[in-house]
Amino acid sequence: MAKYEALKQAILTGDENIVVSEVNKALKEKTDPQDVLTNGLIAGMEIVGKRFRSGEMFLPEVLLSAEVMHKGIDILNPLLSKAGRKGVGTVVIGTVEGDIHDIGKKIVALLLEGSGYTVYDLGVDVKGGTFLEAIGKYKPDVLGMSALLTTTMPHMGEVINLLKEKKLRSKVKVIVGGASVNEEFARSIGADGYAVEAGTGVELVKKLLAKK
Ligand code: B1M
Repeated sequence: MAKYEALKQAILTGDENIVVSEVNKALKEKTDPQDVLTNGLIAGMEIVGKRFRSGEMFLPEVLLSAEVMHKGIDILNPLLSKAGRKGVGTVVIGTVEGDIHDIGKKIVALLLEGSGYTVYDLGVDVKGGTFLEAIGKYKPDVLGMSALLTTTMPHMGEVINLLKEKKLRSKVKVIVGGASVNEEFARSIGADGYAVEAGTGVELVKKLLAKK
């Protein structure tokens, strides 16, 4: 069996016991924790992302896969912070002010984490000032905003205007998503990109950071 095949398969089926035992087995065999993360856990979650995008996996399965992947990350985390985790980028994400829909945004955050990004999820009903504070604190490469209501999507433009006012706009790429948002709206408020679903959100972040 190819390396990490059982681990990737357990992520796909959401089998926590096998994820935990496979991660521990790899560490016992003195495998580099970064390798277990990248080629085991993240690789498994990437397959989940692809299957979700193509409609082969559904929301509850994705959430379960993400949950069991996190059990693996919990084991690796102390070792990775010791070794100095090689991050691929940092993302601050949240659902905008007045909006409490968080399922889609959580999936985007989980798939980004699964792809190796450090993600600060600010939660829901996030005010413009809170986004700005987080950008000052975490210095992310990307700010991601989600909105599901037509009444709350204008807040995305307001946050971008705040970034411009504070001379922070050039420091961070901005992506938007959520059921009420579309490409045209994203362009009209000056966002760097729009993603129709979580998997394309990860691809968009990769593309934007490759250009940086
Ligand atoms: Co509400 N709701 N809801 N709701 N809700 C919608 C959005 C609505 C379309 C339903 C409808 O009327 N047909 C409608 C909005 C209408 C509009 O504005 N055009 C609506 C409404 C009106 C409301 C309330 C006002 C209802 C009321 O109280 N009268 C109220 C508002 C509360 C508030 O936010 N202030 C409300 C409340 C709720 C619940 C609390 C009951 C619950 C949310 C629970 C929660 O999130 N914890 C809820 C739900 C579940 C929905 C629907 C049914 C499903 C949303 C969802 O989770 N979808 C929704 C109807 C619908 O969308 N069909 C609806 C699954 C999720 C995986 O998809 O969030 O679209 P989604 O995320 C996708 C993509 O959009 C994308 O990737 C995700 C995965 O592929 N994506 C991003 C999302 N964010 C992204 C960010 C990115 C990139 C991609 O980059 C940063």
